[in-house]
Amino acid sequence: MSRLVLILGDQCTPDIAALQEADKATDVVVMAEVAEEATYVRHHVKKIAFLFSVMRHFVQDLRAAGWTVEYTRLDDPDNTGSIDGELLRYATKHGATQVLATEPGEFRLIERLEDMPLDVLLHEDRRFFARHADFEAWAEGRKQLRMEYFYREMRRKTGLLMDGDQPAGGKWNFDHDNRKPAPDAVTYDGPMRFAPDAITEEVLDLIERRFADGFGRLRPFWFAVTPAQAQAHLTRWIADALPSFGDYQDAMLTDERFLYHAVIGQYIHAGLLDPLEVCRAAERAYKDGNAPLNAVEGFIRQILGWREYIRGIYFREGPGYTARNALGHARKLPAFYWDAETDMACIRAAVEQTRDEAYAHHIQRLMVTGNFALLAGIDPGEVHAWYLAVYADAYEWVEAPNTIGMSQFADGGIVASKPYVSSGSYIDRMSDYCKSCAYKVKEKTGEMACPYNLLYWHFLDRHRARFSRNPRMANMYRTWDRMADERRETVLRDAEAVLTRLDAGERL
Ligand code: FAD
Ligand code: DLZ
Repeated sequence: MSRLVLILGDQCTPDIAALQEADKATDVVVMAEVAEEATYVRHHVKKIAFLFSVMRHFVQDLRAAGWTVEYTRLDDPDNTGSIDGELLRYATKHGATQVLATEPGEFRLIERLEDMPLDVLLHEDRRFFARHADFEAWAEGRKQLRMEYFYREMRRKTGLLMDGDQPAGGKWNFDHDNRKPAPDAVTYDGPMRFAPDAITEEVLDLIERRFADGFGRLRPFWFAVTPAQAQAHLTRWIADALPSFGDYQDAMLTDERFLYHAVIGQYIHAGLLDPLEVCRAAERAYKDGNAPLNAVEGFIRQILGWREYIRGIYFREGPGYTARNALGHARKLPAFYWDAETDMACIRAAVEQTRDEAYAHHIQRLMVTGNFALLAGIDPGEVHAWYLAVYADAYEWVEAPNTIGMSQFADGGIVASKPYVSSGSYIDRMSDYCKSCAYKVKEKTGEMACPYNLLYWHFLDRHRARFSRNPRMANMYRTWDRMADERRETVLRDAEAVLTRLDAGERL
């Protein structure tokens, strides 16, 4: 009797565990475009189009390789609208009782599969350097789960950037060399852009019909949708951008939306690129003398360190993680996170590029939109739903620990040892946003003062009991305490005025 082999939209690689366990001669692969996955958050339309196109290209490869595949299109009249519904439909058709699946990257879907009236065998996703057991073994008995130590273990395990048992260049981490402000000129012209082929055009038409009210701009659509395209993009990025990646990793420019960033998260997560191959290609550039160590180490740390660590946290913390709210923040997410209607130039730039490209780089996510949400006390659940929706690389396993943990400190300090908050001066140092802003970053009080300046002190003041004894925040509290009482009162009053305008839905 045949078994079904489930392949989800972000599992489009022949290396995926369920496929490795399956028998081409007797088993039936199931892939399905379903309304439930496409609408459980308000996904960016480019993200949905990307995944559907990747799926449709992958199914061609599977059939060419001899697999029997049942593929459901979104507008198939028999589409039940959910992954479990489609599995049940095909189980009846093929008389199958067993499903081979690879663990999804979200507890919601894991629970749905586990609750099915079929025998679902969930195989661990092997596309990661660290298995669940590896992360648990590393985390066991540690008081704090800091990424840096986990990363070193991954370096030793993979041998990446190692000279014997020592780190290449004598240091594990070159982050201190990687904080240059925005450059005057950028020599890289951004990610490789691919004209949609007939398959992608058909998907784009479908998305235009079915998601007319969806978030974001669908066209121009330029993402890679096959492994060969993603590889071509990576190869060009390594040659043209990697050498400067480290230096300008934290910089932000209004007209340079990608700077020297790789823009590969969506490709790795969906299965178009293999993370080990990506790291090896970067390491090769260093060994061949084509890229400096600070750039290559910085890049490999993102994939080997952060990506793996973040996933470890998601699965270790469990399904309740996304509901955490350690700081008790309850404000609604402002409308400008969706429509960019704000006079704050930094948020406008970050949201506009998010709307256009389904992309923003890490510092824009952390220190512009994330920082504002944290300072203003936005409900972390709402912040989480926004980040999960708007980026092409967003899946809960990677998005939630970044948002709930790193950005919003809602997990109480599991991911971050202190909250990532800053006044406007950090944004001014690292970007060109403040030059075109209606607010004045140098003004600390009054109607024209940058809202980040006001809310920064408001945040520290209202969370004093929790943070004042954190040694990494002592300087901030000393500065606040040194201010004259009258000035502190003015700052807090002006910050309250900003929050009142926010709550009233007034333009900010
Ligand atoms: P680069 O800067 O070029 O880095 C290369 C790769 O390293 C990335 O593609 C990614 O795979 C990996 N990486 C880098 N930083 C991280 C990190 N902190 N966690 C995990 N992997 C990392 N990343 C996602 O992939 N999906 C998300 O949904 C997501 N949500 C985020 C939400 C918030 C609030 C924050 C602060 C960060 C989030 N990140 C997320 C992490 C990071 O911002 C993105 O991985 C990165 O911006 C993707 O762009 P890039 O491919 O150009 O990355
Ligand atoms: C994100 C997404 C979307 C928009 N649509 C589909 C889909 O129609 N079919 C599918 O198999 N997967 C889709 N996905 C990806 C899943 O939501 C993803 O597998 C889970 O969130 C776990 O990471």
